[in-house]
Amino acid sequence: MQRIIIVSNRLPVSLDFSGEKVDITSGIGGLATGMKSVHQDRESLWFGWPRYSPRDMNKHKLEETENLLRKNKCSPVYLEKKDIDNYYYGFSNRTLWPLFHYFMQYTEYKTEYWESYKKVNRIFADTIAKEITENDIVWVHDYHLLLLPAMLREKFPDLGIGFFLHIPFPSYEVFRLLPWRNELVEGMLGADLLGFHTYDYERHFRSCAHRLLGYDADFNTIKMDTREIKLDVFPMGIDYEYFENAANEKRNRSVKDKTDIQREIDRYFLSAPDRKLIISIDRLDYSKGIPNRLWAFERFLEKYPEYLEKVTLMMLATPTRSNVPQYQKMKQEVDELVGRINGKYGGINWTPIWYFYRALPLDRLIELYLASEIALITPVRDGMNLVAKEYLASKPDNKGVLILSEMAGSAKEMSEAIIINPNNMDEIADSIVEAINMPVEEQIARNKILKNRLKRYNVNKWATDFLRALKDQTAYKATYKPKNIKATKFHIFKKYKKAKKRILFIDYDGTLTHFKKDPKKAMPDKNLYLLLDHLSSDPKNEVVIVSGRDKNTIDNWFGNRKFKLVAEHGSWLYKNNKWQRFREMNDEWKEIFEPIFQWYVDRTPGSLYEEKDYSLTWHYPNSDPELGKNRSIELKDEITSLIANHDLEIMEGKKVIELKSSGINKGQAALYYLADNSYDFIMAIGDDWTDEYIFHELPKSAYTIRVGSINTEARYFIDGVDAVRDFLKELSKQKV
Ligand code: ADQ
Repeated sequence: MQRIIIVSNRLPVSLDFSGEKVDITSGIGGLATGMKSVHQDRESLWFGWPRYSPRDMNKHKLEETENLLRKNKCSPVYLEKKDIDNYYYGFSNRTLWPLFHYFMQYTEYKTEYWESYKKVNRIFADTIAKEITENDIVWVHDYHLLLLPAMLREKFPDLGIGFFLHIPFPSYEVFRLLPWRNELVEGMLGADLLGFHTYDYERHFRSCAHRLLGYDADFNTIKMDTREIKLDVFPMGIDYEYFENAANEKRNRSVKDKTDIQREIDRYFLSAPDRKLIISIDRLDYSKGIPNRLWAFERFLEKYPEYLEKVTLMMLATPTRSNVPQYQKMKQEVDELVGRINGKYGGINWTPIWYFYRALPLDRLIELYLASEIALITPVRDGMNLVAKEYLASKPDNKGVLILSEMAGSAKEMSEAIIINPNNMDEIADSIVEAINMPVEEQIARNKILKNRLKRYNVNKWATDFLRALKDQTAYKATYKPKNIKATKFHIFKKYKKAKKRILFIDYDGTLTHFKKDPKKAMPDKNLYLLLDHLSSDPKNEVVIVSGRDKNTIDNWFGNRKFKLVAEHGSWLYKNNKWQRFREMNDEWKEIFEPIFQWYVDRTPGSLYEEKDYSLTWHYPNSDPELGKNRSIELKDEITSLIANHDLEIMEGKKVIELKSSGINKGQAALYYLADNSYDFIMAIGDDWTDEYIFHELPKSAYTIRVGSINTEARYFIDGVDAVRDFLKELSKQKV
């Protein structure tokens, strides 16, 4: 069975050093609970920051602690205090957290935070790399480690890597504000599977990958040069049974077994039985909409005075990140608001808001869930929000009303709750009235549907679903047809050396030079000439440059060299020292299509039109990627309906649509060169769709190599232009 490596910022355990022996307890956070079954029941190892420094203890204590962690299947990633300050409190909490929750005004863009974030992600990668093998499967969690998937990928090209984001992924317009946006997206794309709570977060990520880095997505798959990355939605659930069982047990307690909290609440209801209790529980974070909730509650008291003395809001806020100024400010604001509302409306017999600023053990939380008729959850932005789910699971009699913000990820799967906009105070005030007056039968009917869903898709299912998808994606990866050239290159060198007569078909753009945004700027450089001259100086070699460019450009660049040349995808061949047509063609059709191409240039900023002897081309590498893609589909549709009576075909390359005489392609040109010779070593390298014609036409024994992409007929793939050049350089040195 594959071992599962879990990685998160913190380890899922707490260590207590106060006694003689170190004590360890398992964490109760959502992540620790969620991953419990995966971590405990399978072969696994969890990497994270252990919250102690090895410097603070002697050798013996350290050994004891590390052994204890190891026994609990945990492996520490040690971080220096300065890095914790800059990577965790800095970049994670003051840059990514606010920006991803749409608090642009709180986002700090500090280079030292970013440098530390990179460094710590690298420390995680290095620590993990020491202990894992390519046969393991890795699951990385959350926004603290966005760069880690790519860093691990660098070290383990075939490793199965999954990543799950627990917070929202913001829309492109917000994400683009980050100076390090491209690096972060590239970092995440090191994974094979990227999981999000909702479809919105998934599509925001897809749009960022497309708009920032130009990666195309096909449905929910992002296609990179040599890999495919699957994106999917896995809405995180809770340990449903735990809450249900605990609530049931508490409900049936005799008076003497009740806890202080339960007694306190009983007293509250005893004094006035028709009173209602509203609960709200969250970390005191600006994303949770706590001030909004208080304003809305005040609006409710003001608008509906008949409920004065009849309703109490019990607000529990857990202290969090209290060293960050915005949190301190918000704490002050909340304190003042609570004071003002209680002062204005409260009396001797009744306090409108009971406010507790502290963390409570899970058991006490369940008692509160159980006792309150209404849960008021109003985040202004929340990745998922588990409290909403926990509240319902803790209602054994199915009574209770959930009021939930539409800005929480959980609202997507909880439409039977009362869904509100957290910025609409009147709507929230009205929803409280609706909740108070909701008939019990309706409460039960709504909650049954909600709870069924929570029970089915619990946290265990969430974790196993994610892992299954990750394993599927990893297995699928292994079936990619072409193999990395790295693994076979020595075999190819051997064959090359033995051969007496060789022919090498080499594409130009994207294969020998980087794909340039401006297609006019991709001139060959000095090193490229040296390389090609060296290859073609071997009398056993025939080098053929096979390009889609017009013949004049190819002639300018290579006309005086020793190679053979193909231009315009095979329309022109350079033979016997002059350019010749592949076959006779007419170009009268061009006048019909030229205005159409021109029209697309006018309507698509950044695109350009190129006329070659036997083709018309529309390029859009500099256009907005989405607009370009849409227009390319429109253009293709439009010309497809018009080419029926002409001997024409449409070719689609990287950010280009070309219309040209049919039956002419690079494959036909390659066959032409092969016809009158008996080569015993045939090789072709190319990077796009047009080169597939060559791969298709060459004999099976040929070495066909695609630069990047995995959708190919080629037998091998190679990583990129630099790798092609290195490979050809090594090849040219192979002499008998
Ligand atoms: P959080 O922002 O922490 O999590 P949430 O999903 O609501 O938000 O989880 C909070 C957890 O803390 C709950 O399990 C709750 O029981 C507990 N809790 C809250 N207040 C408490 C208190 N006073 N005392 C004790 N425990 C308390 C992040 C994202 C969320 C996402 C989760 C999981 O911000 O959007 O749902 O991760 O992916």
